[in-house]
Amino acid sequence: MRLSQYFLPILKENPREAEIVSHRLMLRAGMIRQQGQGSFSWLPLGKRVLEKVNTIIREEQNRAGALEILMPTIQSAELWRESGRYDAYGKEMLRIRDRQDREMLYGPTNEEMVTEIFRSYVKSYKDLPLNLYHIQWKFRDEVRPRFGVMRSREFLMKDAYSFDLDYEGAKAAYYRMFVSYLRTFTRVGMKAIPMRADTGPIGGDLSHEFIILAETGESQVYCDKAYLDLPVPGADTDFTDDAAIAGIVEQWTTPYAATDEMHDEDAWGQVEAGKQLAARGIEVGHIFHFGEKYSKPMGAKVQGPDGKEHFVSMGSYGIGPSRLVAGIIEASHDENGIVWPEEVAPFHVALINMKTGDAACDAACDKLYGELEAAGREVLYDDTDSRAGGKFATADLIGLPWQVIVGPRGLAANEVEIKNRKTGERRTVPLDNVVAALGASA
Ligand code: P5A
Repeated sequence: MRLSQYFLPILKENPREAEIVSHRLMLRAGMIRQQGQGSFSWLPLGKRVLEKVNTIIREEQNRAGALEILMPTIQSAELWRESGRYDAYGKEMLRIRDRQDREMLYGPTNEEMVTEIFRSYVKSYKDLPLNLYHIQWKFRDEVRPRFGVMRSREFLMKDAYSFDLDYEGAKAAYYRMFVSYLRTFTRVGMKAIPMRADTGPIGGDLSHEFIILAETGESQVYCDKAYLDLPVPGADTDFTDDAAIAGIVEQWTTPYAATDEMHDEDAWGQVEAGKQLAARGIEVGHIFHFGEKYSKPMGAKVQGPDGKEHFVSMGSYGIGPSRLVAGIIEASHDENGIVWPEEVAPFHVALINMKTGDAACDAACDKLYGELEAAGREVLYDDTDSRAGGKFATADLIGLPWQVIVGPRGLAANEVEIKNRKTGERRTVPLDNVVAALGASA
């Protein structure tokens, strides 16, 4: 992509309304635009990151056996009356009436709707287990929307819903999502710690929040430092092997970890003093097992192997991709801007032409742009006529992992400079070796 043809509305000044660094950097780097209280548009650079995060989430949901669907944002109040949540949900729910004066709502979550789909089609235990997910906008009329997309009113959620014959099956489904989440957060470049958590309006008896540690996090959390070194399951994890999956969950739930609401001072006291980590954290994922909470009142049942009808045992599993983008920035930035982990970077390489209009610089940049793209590297080519200093500042601000800097002096010796955004390390390489140099160091 040529920057001259892109839409990257960079802000020079720090926006006054932004209280935390991710919000400030997302506005400054032209990733998002606020449209109303707690409501944001995603501009081209932000949208690319959001889609990369969604792709990783999808790949890991699919790997764990979940199936993607897409449900509407607007739901009928009737459905929510069946579960009893229409009145219970309170002011966070945005209630709407259509032209026939029917009561509707903008979905804050989809347990009821997916249960309606399930009960309409699935009648036998032979069709279980089943896990359906979608990535869809939600609306919650939060008391205090703040920190940009971190706590907004309209936000993106990946929500998965599992259906099993009994508690044992539902527990295995919960564990698969648990392990899938460990992989997902690692792949987006984050260390997320699963912590025992409160279930709130979703309900149920078993719940974990996935927390990334950050000073600006809204949750107070307590955990054993052992979590920082636990091995994350690899791409070869067999999600059909219930025992192996349960083993991973056991390893990841044995050291102490709890959010403030579930904190237990006695158990905490058992953790060696030097290994206690009391910190602030951002909740990027939350999983729940709630058994028959929705299947019973809504009549979602299947025939079991015993010939009898059983209400299915359910769980739901959420990740906030829009919040996750902000969380990644909270955990990965410096005084000059964002430092994207390679996997979610909007582009891999910032190609900087220090003297646009200079025949040698333009020719070398065109050649590099073509070669890098052909090698599968996504390039944002700064071919604008801004001054070199401004181009460097923009490249640092938007945080692409690599900068390739092309100037007349280097070119006279047939050389360009490569800078690693994260380490700041700079190297001079021959013009013909750029693709290989980036390939080797990526
Ligand atoms: C699980 C999936 C649920 O709603 N029902 C379906 C369950 N869980 S949750 O914890 O309430 O939300 C899941 C994740 O969504 C993100 N999230 C938000 N992101 C941005 N702004 C918000 N206001 C917001 N509220 C929730 C979080 O990542 C949360 O873990």
